[in-house]
Formats: sequence, C-alpha cells, structure tokens
Amino acid sequence: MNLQDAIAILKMVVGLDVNDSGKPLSPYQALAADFNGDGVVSLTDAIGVLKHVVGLSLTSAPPIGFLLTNLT
Ligand SMILES: [Ca+2]
Repeated sequence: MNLQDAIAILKMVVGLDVNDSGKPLSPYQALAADFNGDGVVSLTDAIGVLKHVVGLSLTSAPPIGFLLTNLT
C-alpha cells in the first residue's frame, strides 16, 4: 500500500478511471480497494490507506484529541 493506492481508491470513490489505459476496474482492484473489508469502496478506505502510508495504526486510530495533545 502506498500513496498511489490511496489516490486510486479516491478515483474509484468519485467515479474516475483508475487505469490509465482506460481498462475497466479488475475484480482484484476492487477487492484490494476495500481496505477495511466492509464490502464497499468508500472514502473510509482511502483514509485507511492514507493512515497506513503515514504510519498510523491500521485498525484503530486514536481520537483526534489524543493526536492534537501528543504532537510535539
Ligand atoms: Ca470499505
């Protein structure tokens, strides 16, 4: 998973072509894009990938308040 994956998922969410060649989305791509495994490709999946890319927890991110108070 990298930033390109997150961008690809965002493209799926808004309905843009993910493959540069204009090829249709493969079943594998759709499966891989469902990052949290809830059966739907949504913004939540893109956010999950982005969190993974920047090194945040895959499963449970701390509340925003925790993040803000611990950024030094
Ligand atoms: Ca999902």
